[in-house]
Amino acid sequence: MKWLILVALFGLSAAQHNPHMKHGRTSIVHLFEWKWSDIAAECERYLGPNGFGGVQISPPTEHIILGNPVWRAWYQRYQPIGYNLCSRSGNEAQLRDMITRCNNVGVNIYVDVVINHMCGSGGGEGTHSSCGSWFSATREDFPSVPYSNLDFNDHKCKTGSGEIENYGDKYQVRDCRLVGLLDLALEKDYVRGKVAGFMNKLIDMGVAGFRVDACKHMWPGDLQNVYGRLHNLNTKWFSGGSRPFIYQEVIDLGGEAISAGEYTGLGRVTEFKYSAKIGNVIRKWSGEKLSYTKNWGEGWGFMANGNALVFVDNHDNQRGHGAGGASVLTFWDPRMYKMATAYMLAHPYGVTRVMSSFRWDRHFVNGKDVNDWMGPPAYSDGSTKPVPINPDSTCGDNWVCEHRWRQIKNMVIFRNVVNGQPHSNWWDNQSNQVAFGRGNRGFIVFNNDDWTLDVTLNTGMPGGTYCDVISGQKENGRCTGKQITVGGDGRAHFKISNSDQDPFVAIHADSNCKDVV
Ligand code: AAO
Repeated sequence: MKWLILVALFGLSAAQHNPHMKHGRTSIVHLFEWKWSDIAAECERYLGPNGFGGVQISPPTEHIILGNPVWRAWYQRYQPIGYNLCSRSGNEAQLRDMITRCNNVGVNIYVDVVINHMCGSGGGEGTHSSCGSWFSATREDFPSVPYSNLDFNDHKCKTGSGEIENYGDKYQVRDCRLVGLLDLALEKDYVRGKVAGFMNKLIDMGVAGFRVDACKHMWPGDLQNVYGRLHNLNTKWFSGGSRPFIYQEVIDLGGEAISAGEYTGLGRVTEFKYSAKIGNVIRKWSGEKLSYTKNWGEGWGFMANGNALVFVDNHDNQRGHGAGGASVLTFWDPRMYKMATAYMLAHPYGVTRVMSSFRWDRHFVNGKDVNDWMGPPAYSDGSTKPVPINPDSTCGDNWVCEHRWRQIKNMVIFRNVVNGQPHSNWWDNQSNQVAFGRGNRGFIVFNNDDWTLDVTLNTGMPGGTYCDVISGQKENGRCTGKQITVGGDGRAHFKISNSDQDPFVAIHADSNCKDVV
């Protein structure tokens, strides 16, 4: 009996680790600050056709509006003032239309939910919110939910300032305010009900799961209660009994009172060590070398594979917020960034999330970017600009669209093609040249040394000629990149100059150029 209960409990929570991606797809793209109408179009014209499994959207809830129109920080969306579904990205009808259209082309929607807190204590009072609902941060009064001052943790927090003062004290971290944000009392049945109600509304609309913000600042028991109230996914698009996919933001680089492991029973957790370490490896900092990544994954002290959500950078650490430090690679270092992203997508560890950013006016003063607050491309009235698509399929108006870079898009496809295959045929030169395969479905070779790679390797692939999906791809019946010939014995010769535009090569079963000249 005990055993049965254990199995049932494990089954329930393990279910929340499953992203429910369709058609063998494997990656999420975070379309940071995109409008719902643009995401809907992107699902149909690009993400569906190119094998992306899902989109992480920015928080859809009604949020505070900070400052005048030209001073609209991106992070205002992490300051909810209620659960009406209208935000800088669009209104509820547009959100619903996006969810439907993305689902219809097999692309899931994962919603970033901010349930630890409301806006900052200094948010004042009035109708300066994205739907114009009145609120008072001063009196902790949010009538659109409604929440009153009885629904916050002030009485529980024991620090003089009411703020988290020491990350070494888990009570402070969970019961006090994170950077002044009004901390919800998630121990209350009423608050849990309101939060679950809002998440259930999204589930019923057809979303596949949630990125849960700031989980370190909430007690795992409170989260378990909220998750336990969630509906199964909408059977219009998901099979009966599917639990929502949950991935929790917990920054755990070690050395703090709270560890990621406290949350892995409830769902997946963002593995921040991955982001920090892959940056070090590709930059060759701290004595790291690519050849050391032979046991990448759990062997590097990362959490168990089945618990991890991984990324090269996220919306915080690409601009110095959150954690990860200077090693984090971003689109600002495109050559290294493509290598890191390709490594992540080729490697079997974790559920992968690709970042898609906007460009801002970076301006460093004493090593800190003083423009880290800058919001997405916007008109003078503060409204977010749409994402224009250029004839060469890149994006305009300062939308970076890393997910549309050929090398990254093709590696998203690579990951789908090799899905389920083991990490195999490892080779390294004991420095920064490495190669590995995924069973007999794909093979990738990196040269991050300062000299040419020139070597014959066992790829594990069937004999044939393959088109390298990094320097090019199959297009209209021809290969626009390098061609790699694999012999009947599975061996192939690779030559990669350290001065190549992208010093890596990837081939997979679907890049076979049998019929390509
Ligand atoms: C804004 C203003 C504030 C103002 C506030 C309220 O910037 O000055 O007081 O409004 O008016 C985002 C922005 C914030 C913004 C907030 C609200 O990033 O700047 O505040 O919206 O608008 C912690 C949390 C983590 C959080 C991260 C940013 O644990 O959950 O801070 N990330 C999420 C979101 C993020 C959002 C929020 C949460 C809030 O992704 O976008 O904030 O909804 C240590 C701890 C980490 C902690 C960091 C940063 O990390 O471990 O848990 O993250 O500190 O405080 C080494 C260590 C590493 C350490 C790191 C940094 O790397 O190894 O552990 O140093 O010190």
